[in-house]
Amino acid sequence: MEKLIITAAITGAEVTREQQPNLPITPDEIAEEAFRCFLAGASIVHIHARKSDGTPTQDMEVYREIKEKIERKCNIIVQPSTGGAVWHSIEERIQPLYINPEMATLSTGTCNFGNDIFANPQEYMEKFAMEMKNRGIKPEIEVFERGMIENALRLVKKGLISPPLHFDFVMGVPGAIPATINDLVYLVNCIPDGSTWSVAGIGRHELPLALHAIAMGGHVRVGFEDNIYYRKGELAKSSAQLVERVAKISREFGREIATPDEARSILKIRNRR
Ligand code: KMH
Ligand code: ZN
Repeated sequence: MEKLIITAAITGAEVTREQQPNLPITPDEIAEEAFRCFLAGASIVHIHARKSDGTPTQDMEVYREIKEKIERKCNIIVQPSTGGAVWHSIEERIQPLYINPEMATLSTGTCNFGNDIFANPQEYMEKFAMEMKNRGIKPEIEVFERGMIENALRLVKKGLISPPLHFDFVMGVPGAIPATINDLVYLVNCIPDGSTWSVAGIGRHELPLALHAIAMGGHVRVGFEDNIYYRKGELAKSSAQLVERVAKISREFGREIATPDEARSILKIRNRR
């Protein structure tokens, strides 16, 4: 089976220090945690920037600082968010693309997001996809609902994204697709042949879905953006600890872990570093 790509989603836009005291917030903290995740087996780091008071920001200069600090430490693939926080504008959300990362997220549809709405109308998708295409940035298509796969395929028809596509199924967000195995199998069966995929299970769903992805030949995302616990009632020490567990289980299962360069080759990313 193909080697396992582990993505570490280490900060997110929603989790607070009150909920998780070890949440990395400053560029230095984010870079240090990205490096720890790299050492634990992650080949991609999904990043969200924060202001020093913890507020989510899409400021490209903060993203640039984070990216440069991570790149000084290791060759992990840096994947900034164009999702930001639910209240960020399209102009804010697009900013991380201007620092020319190798990869970035692209959410292809609107959904409920807890009590909020994560808005991704056609205009947003097309603008982000066009910018990624022009800059040679590999999109990771974030799928929170089944219809988002169809929207991605419409972007393919319009020539804004091109195969092989890489999907990340974010499952268990309250208001969006539930984190069941049936739903995961269904999503996997809906994507075009030749695509790659990973799964990000929210909260207590992180580990069970990761185990299924390992067995099914998919890839895995873990980290504080999605889940702050190591097990029920016990906070994780770091996202790296969650990466380490997945890497260990996968190796035990007989599936080796991809290095960043192996992940680049699996995802057909040309190394732009
Ligand atoms: N914070 C969520 C509203 C992404 O990074 O691309 C959106 C999100 C998706 O996290
Ligand atoms: Zn994110």
